[in-house]
Amino acid sequence: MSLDRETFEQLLDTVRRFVAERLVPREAEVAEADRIPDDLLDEMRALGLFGLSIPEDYGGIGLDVEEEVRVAFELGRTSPAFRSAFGTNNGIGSQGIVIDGTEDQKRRYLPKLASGATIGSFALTEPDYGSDAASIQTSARRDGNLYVLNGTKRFITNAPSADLFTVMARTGAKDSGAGGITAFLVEADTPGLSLGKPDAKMGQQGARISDVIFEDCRVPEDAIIGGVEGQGFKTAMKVLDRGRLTISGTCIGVAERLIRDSLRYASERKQFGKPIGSFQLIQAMLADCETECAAAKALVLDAARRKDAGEPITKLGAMCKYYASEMVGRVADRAVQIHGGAGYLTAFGIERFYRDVRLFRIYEGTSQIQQLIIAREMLKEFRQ
Ligand code: COS
Repeated sequence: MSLDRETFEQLLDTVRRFVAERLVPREAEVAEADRIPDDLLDEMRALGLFGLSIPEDYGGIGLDVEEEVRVAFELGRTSPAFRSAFGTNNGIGSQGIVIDGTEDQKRRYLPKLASGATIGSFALTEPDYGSDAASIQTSARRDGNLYVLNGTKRFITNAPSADLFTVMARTGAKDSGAGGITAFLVEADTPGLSLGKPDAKMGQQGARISDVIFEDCRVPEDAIIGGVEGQGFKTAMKVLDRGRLTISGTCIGVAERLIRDSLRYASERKQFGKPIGSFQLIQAMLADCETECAAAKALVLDAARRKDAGEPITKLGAMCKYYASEMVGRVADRAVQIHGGAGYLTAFGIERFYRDVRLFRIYEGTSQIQQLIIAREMLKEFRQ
């Protein structure tokens, strides 16, 4: 643990109260407006939520992975769009710098990411390459002491509000694969960088995504993360290894929220003269939710502790993301079923979670990519 126990418990308690008292009451408003209100963003900044994972030396709270995951359990108890507002600053929008950045890059960008003055975003996926990350084609051609970026990035979370992008671009030849990819830090106001219209989507209204377009966008050579060409793919993979644990933590929080809502409804709603929770078929659904959620939680806590102990967690991280995101999909489906007609109505909010959780099985690596990573690591271990 990086914080002393008492300080960390206080932080957890503060986040728990913030979620229950400030965020939950405004879920419907955010979904309707497709926007997180400024007053809530200010409160998130004041609580330090933009810098949970950023080291204290650079202005963050410096949580270790277990602590970050436990905070994610709490943050999951409300609409995932709220977490998304500061999620990229703690995850894929900052961790490239934290893990592989130069000291100068850390000093320049991390304090502003930690305070929430700067919003970070991660631009890897392209119209033709997403799961096949090693094949991306956005190019970065060297021109004196500058690089000229050209290409389009797609489905980029928080792009519409971002000030700083971590951009994966190809400095090697078209067919140079993973080794030809370099990670650049590109400020949003750099000439040649523009955004597409925010995309309309199935759920998570309030979390916005768009294309990011580079047309002869010139960046200095010190924009390369770590200062070395060809390391970008590995940086991206390390960032995703960690990010998958916090997403899994959020999945567990959402599942716990839906289980609580389902328990309340099953206790209050009566049919055949009795609360529906007294019927065994409803009980079976509740039991499956609770069991699967507890299993996911144990797996994620184990992976987080191992990561903090310095063990490689590529396989475990993929297992967590795979299991936790599929688990919350099943829990949300049962929550709609337990709520019956009410589960299908917008007014109860359950259908909103059902749509929101669908993304967890897709972003930061689809379930199929997680399966592939797990099996590849298993075979590698077996060969050794
Ligand atoms: N940590 C550190 N290094 C890693 C790594 C990890 N988790 N995973 C791979 N690497 C390294 C490999 O060791 C290899 O290095 P060497 O060339 O020095 O041996 C290099 O990176 C290339 O790895 P690999 O050959 O495994 O690349 P592949 O093209 O086969 O990778 C997968 C395939 C599926 C693993 C990869 O493309 C991937 O994770 N895709 C999903 C991307 C994603 O999540 N997209 C969602 C959008 S981002 S929000």
